[in-house]
Amino acid sequence: VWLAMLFAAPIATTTAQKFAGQPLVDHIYTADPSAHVFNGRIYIYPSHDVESSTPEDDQGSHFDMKDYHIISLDKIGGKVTDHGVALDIKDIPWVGRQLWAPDAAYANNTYYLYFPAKDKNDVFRIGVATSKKPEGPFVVERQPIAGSYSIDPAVFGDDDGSFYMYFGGIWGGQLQRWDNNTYNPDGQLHAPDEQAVMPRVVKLSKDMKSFAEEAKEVKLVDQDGKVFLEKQNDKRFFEASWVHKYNGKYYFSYSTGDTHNICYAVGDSPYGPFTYKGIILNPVKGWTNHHSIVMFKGKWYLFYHDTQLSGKTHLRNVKVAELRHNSDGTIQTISAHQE
Ligand code: FUB
Repeated sequence: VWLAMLFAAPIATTTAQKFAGQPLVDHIYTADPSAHVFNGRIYIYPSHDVESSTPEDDQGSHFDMKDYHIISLDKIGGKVTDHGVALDIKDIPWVGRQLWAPDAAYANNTYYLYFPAKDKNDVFRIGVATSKKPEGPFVVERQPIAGSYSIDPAVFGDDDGSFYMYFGGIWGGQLQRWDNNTYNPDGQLHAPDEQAVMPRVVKLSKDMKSFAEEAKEVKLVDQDGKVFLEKQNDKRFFEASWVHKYNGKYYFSYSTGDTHNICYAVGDSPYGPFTYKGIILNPVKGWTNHHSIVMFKGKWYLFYHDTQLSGKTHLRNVKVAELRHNSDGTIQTISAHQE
């Protein structure tokens, strides 16, 4: 028994220290972690960052990812499993380049992987792939989802069995090129005093592979009910949508991009409007900030990334921190930045 305790103690300590703000895996670079609980286990659907010869630019061309790996763990602070390649760019007929931030959902006894990528014309679309297992491998649909565009799909399953996809990202995510779901290759961000470009929401069909309706704008408003203006870049939407439900309210969280915050806004319907409440995660190391929020065994967790392992903005590592709601429903701000 003593011998067992001698060996057990250091292992437990190492695991706890690793969990405290440390990368969940360090053998590959991972980012944009979309976490879900399936079969009592946490599955994380991240981007798989890789070094590439593509030079850095304002369009994010240096985020030149080529496959997805799903990672999982059965307890926070426990062993993390990398399930290997779940989907490879070479198996996706419609994609030209850049597999960006994915998400997943479970319905119809099937796991669905949703992912944004540039098509052969360099226009971002959203694809879907299916598997009977949460970790894949996934079999991809031959075309992107009809009517889809831009980046960062986040799929939220409501209590009544409906699923909604939130998506969009400005600048390199191309959302400014879409007005009324119509593509304009020259589309620009709005003028500073005009309404900011808003994320989109759309209900998914029962088959989970198509939109049940036209995508709509998600209205993000301040405490006075006024929509955010383009110039309010400390609060306006940039990318990285996520929705979780807490005490019957819908929490829409997102990245402010060039001001690097993860903020949140609360509403009474999955379609919004969502009223701004504050910052969930202060800026992290690296330019991008992207997260997900999930409840596991009665506690809420924030999954996020930074660049601790590489010091390079396009080579990120995912992490987790506990997230706390206050009694009035607001969320305590997390500062995870480490020098
Ligand atoms: O990982 C590529 C892009 O960087 C994501 O789609 C954005 O949300 C940002 O994290």
